[in-house]
Amino acid sequence: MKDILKRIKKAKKIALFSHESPDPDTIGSSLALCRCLESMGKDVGLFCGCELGENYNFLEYYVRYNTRNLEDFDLYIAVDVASDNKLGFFAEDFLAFFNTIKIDHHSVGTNFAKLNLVKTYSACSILVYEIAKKLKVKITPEIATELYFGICGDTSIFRNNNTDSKTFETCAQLFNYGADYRKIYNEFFDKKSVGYVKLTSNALLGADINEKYKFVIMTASSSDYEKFGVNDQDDIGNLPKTYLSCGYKIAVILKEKSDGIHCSFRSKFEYDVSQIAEAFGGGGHKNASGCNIKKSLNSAKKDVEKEIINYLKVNNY
Ligand SMILES: [Mn+2]
Repeated sequence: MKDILKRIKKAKKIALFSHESPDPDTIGSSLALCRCLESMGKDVGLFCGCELGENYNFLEYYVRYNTRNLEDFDLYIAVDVASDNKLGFFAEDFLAFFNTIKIDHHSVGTNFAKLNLVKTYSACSILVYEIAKKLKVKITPEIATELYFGICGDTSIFRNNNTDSKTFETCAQLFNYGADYRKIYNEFFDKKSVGYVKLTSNALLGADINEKYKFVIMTASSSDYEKFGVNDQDDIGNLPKTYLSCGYKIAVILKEKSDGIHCSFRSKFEYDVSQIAEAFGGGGHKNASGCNIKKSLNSAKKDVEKEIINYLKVNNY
């Protein structure tokens, strides 16, 4: 930490890197760090090694991503990036640079920077907050909001099992610094497009419910995506949870995409859906896993149904 603070203080022009397929934590912690460094008089650039969507546009500084030249900077910092491949199309440039720092919270990953600071907090935003305090930066409401956003993202708004007392303590402090938590829910977590509401309603209504074994299979076909005007990149993988809340053991959604049928399994605590996903060459966590089946939607659905019944029977559930 000391070395990192020293390097940051010494640098004049700092490039910050978020991980590809950015999530709220990498965006929130990077934007907050950007504001902190600028308040210290640094020239700061923001980079993310993939094509960027518009879903984070409600954060003012988001438009600044990938608008500068890498040559302009004398220090590179990767924020919330577990391993170098997550740097996307900036990976090579980052690895080749002489003055690099990694700031991260993932328990798995590689020390790909010259200086690496990893603390296994629930979100990288908590680590950035700690750094900001050590740099004696004034925490503005904007910084507090961005950090709070990152924490909400990585804890699924305090629901994941990584949520701990430090998470709440940090959020309480950010709240006192003026974090606009309502804006975060309104503009991001609770925000849906009309097409998304229709697509997900259609999938919920059309669900195949197996009352004997207590599981649910939903589908979203490519024609559904088209009909409701929803980009098939939109994430509906958590939709099965709706049926878990109704008392079913396992729920899955099959999404028809250009490279096959993407299956997102969700389950209650005791039911291990990673075993089912593994049967199709996929994997993941006990209660959230996925796989890709290269078949038609209908035959993939039959295979998934068979595999779920098999899993529940074998385990005497
Ligand atoms: Mn993170």
